[in-house]
Amino acid sequence: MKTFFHVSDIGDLGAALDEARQVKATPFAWKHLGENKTIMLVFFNSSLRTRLSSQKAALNLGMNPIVLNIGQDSWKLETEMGVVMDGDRSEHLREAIPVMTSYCDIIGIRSFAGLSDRESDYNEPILSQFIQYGHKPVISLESATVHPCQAFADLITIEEYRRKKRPKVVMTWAPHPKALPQAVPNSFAEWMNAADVDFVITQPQGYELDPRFAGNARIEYDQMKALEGADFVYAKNWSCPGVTDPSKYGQILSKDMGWTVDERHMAVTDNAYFMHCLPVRRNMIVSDSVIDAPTSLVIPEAANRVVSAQVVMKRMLESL
Ligand code: SN0
Repeated sequence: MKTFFHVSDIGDLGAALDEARQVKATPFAWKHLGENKTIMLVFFNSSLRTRLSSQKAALNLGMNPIVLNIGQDSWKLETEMGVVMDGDRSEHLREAIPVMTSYCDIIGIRSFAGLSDRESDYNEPILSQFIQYGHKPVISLESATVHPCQAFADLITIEEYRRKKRPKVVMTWAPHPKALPQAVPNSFAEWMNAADVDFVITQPQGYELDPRFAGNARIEYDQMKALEGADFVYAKNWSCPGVTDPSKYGQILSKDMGWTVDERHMAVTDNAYFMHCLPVRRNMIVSDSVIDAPTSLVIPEAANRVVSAQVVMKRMLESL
């Protein structure tokens, strides 16, 4: 495996889930695989789970992780081509990438969407440069449009907790004070569309995800109707994807607190489990009562981030 951005990179989902089960049961069984191998984890943005779970996964495989926080531990990096570098950015990505990849065997990148230029974000400019100039396997640790390590962990969690062969999974938009990227909902939609689940997306008008990710998912604008009979409720905020109106890209179109997932919403589900990728704004995205209930899966979901990262790194090591 040379890249991990899309569900297609992992191949057969049944095989990937079997491998996840093995990795979870015997995390140290491939300790030899990463011997004398180095993974570099490069963060342009903040992280808690991704940083720690990626390091833990690498250590389980016997690999050495190196973590770099751009702009804090490193020079500030210029990412645009053809600019006169007379500002505060001391080094260009064009040099920094081949330098960084000369020190490692696999590289993981976190670089959030800028949320001002839809076309630029959806071309994944930073990830593309790492592929073009790095010549090493690349993992998206949440880039402009995708967060595949999260979506794979979400699928592993749904597989572990499902009580039906084909559960109903509802992804609901929820309010947030800040404009957030679409990477998490994009990847969740992409992975759920590929999995054997009944997948529904509910959101206010204007929040339609890019069709490359929403695919053929059922869209229901009435949140309560969407949640009826759900087995899993996956809450997430995202800013306007700008599909119908590109001038609104990255904007907050609604802060309607009626969409905050609370007991009233959970009451119409089939005793659904609650999921969220974290970090979560309590009593904005979800009420305390729902996230603190025994049906909340936010902690097991976060724990599975080690498993998803480890399967991906294992496969990359096997194909070096
Ligand atoms: C990020 C996002 O893409 O929504 C990372 C999620 C894994 N979330 C945030 O930036 C939340 C920041 C906040 O202030 O709540």
